[in-house]
Amino acid sequence: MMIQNAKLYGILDLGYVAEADAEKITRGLLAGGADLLQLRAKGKDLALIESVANRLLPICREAGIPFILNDFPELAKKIDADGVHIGQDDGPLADAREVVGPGKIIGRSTHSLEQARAALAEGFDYIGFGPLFPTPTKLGRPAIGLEAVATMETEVGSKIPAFCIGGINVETLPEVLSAGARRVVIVSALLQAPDVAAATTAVKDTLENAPQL
Ligand code: 3NM
Repeated sequence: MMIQNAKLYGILDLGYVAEADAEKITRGLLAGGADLLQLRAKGKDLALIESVANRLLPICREAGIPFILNDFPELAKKIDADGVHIGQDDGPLADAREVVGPGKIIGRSTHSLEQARAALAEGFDYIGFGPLFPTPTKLGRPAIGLEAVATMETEVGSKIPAFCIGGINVETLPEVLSAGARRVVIVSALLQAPDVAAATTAVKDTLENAPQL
């Protein structure tokens, strides 16, 4: 999967998934059509993150899906992840690039149109854009709403993949798509679904059948 074609970005977030279920849930996300897989493990120790990453990497490789590590460029390099995702406070692209090397994917979280433009100008491979709605997955971060989505897609999303994120689920997805989004990240709504693969399939179908705006 080339990230340019990715529509649905799945995150295995250890805030929602017990470590013991990591493989099972990852397989569900991939079976349902997630095009990228990120391991996110805020507050977990590095040894645990490394061990979970080393269990998920072969599953992603076998499925041909890029495996992206949240934070920790050094660890991403060490385990030969396909890429790393960094936040606004994690320093410039150049520093992460120096660590992971030229062939790897590096993404940035952005929380405004200005930050999205800046990430494009800096040379990131993709961005996250949100949170569109309030979300329990990132408590305390103000929602940015749908207002800037169309402009962001025109200016940034036409150049690098831009994934809308934050509070997206089957109920909110139609309005997110109507606002102009073409790609999304969904965390809790997929991880907490009774059938992860089925929930992922439903979302992927909606994304693939959305009229191109
Ligand atoms: N990053 P859910 S919002 C991990 O705006 C993350 O950068 C965000 O989880 C950002 O799909 C977010 O459960 C949480 O709302 C997304």
